[in-house]
Amino acid sequence: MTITDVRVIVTCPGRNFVLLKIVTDSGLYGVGDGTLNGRELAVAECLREHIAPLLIGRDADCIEDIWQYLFRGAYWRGGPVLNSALAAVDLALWDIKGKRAGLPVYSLLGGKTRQGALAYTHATGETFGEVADNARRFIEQGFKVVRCQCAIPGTVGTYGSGRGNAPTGEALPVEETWEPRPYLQTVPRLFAHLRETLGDEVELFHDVHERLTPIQAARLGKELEPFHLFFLEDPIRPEHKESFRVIRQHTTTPLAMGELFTSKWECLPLITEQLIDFIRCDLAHVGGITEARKIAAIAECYHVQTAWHGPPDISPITHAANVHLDLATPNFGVQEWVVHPPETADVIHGGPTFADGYLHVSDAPGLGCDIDEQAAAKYPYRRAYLPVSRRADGSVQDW
Ligand code: EZ4
Ligand code: CO
Repeated sequence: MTITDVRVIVTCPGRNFVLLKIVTDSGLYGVGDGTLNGRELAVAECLREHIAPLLIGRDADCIEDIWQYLFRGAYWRGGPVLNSALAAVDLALWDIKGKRAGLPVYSLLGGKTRQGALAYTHATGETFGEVADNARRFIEQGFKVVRCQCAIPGTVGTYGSGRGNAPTGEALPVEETWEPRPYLQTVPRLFAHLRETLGDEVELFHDVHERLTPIQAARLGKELEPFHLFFLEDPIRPEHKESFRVIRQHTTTPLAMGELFTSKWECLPLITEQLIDFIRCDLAHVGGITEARKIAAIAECYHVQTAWHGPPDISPITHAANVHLDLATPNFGVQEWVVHPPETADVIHGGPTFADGYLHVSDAPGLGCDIDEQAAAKYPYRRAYLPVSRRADGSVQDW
C-alpha cells in the first residue's frame, strides 16, 4: 500500500491544531496530529517542506521503518518540533494499518487489557471553595480522579487557576507572576481543605508544572503526604533528570513526570532508577504510538505506570491514540482528559467518550477519527502563545 499524498491541515476550531492526512493508492487514508501549542507552524512547515516529500512512494505498512528513517535517517533528530511532526506521521500510519486490517488500533497493539481507561480532569478555582465545588461537580459526573489547582495569593494567573491556559489570539504572551513561598504555603492547605470537604474516597492530585527546585518539591511532597495524593505531577524542570533523586529521598508522595519529554531516552533514568511512579509523555510530542508503547514496555519492568498527557491543546485524534494505547497497556495508570471547544467537533470527528469515570474508543477500524477538510478551512489559524511567568523581581520563571 503506497503513500500517494500527504496533506497538512492547520486549523483553529476553538484552538489551533496541526493535523495530517496520509493517503494511499488503495484509497485508504489515515489521520494524525502533530499540534505543538504555541509553535504550531514550525511543525506544519516541517511536515510540508521536509517530511511529506520523503513519504511519497513509501509502503504505508512499514511504520517502524518509516519512524527510524525520519528520526535517525535525517541525521538531525529529536526535540519537540521534529518529534511532533514524526508523531503526526506515526498516528496516521497506525490509523491506516487498522483500517487495512479492519481492526481498531488497540487490537493491533495486543488487544484490550481493560474495559475502559480510568480518566481524570482538571478542577480549578480562585479560592479553595471554588476548587472544591468544581471538583464535586466532576465527581458527580463520575470522575474518580481529579486534578486540583488553585490561585496563589499575591501572584497573578497561577497555572491551572482557571485563567491563562487559553489561546490569546494575535496578542503577545500574557505575563504572569509566581513566587515559591506563597505557593508552598497554599498547596498543602488546599488539599487539607479538599480532604475535609470531599472526603477520602476520591483520588486527588496536583500539577506543579515544573516550577519548583528539587528541595522545594521534596518539601511539598512531604507536606502533602497526609492527603494521599494520587501523584504529584511534573514537580521540577525537565532538563536534569537526576534531580529526582533529591525529591524521592524525602517523600512517599507518588511522583509523575514527562509531558515535556520528547523521547524514550529522556525517560530512562527516571524509570530505571524508580525515581517516579507515573510516566506521562505526550504521544503527539514523543513520536506517536510507536515511541510511547516502547516507553510503556520499559516502564512495565520497573513498576512505573503510564499517565499520557491529555490536554486541550492536542486534538481528539491524539486523545483517541492515548486511549487505544491505554486499553492495550498492562501497566496503564490513568488518562488525562478534557473536553474540547464545541467547534472542534465540526472539524475532527470521533475521539474518546467518557462514561462513569472511564474513557472508551469506538471499535471502528484504525483510530476511529476523521478530519473534515472543508470544515477545517472555515477555521483559519490564529497565532497564539502560552503565558510567560516571572518572579516578583522580574526574572523569568518556568511557566
Ligand atoms: O500546560 O499542554 O497536564 N497538563 C498540562 C497542560 C500544559 C499544556 C501546555 O501546552 O500541564 O495543560
Ligand atoms: Co501537566
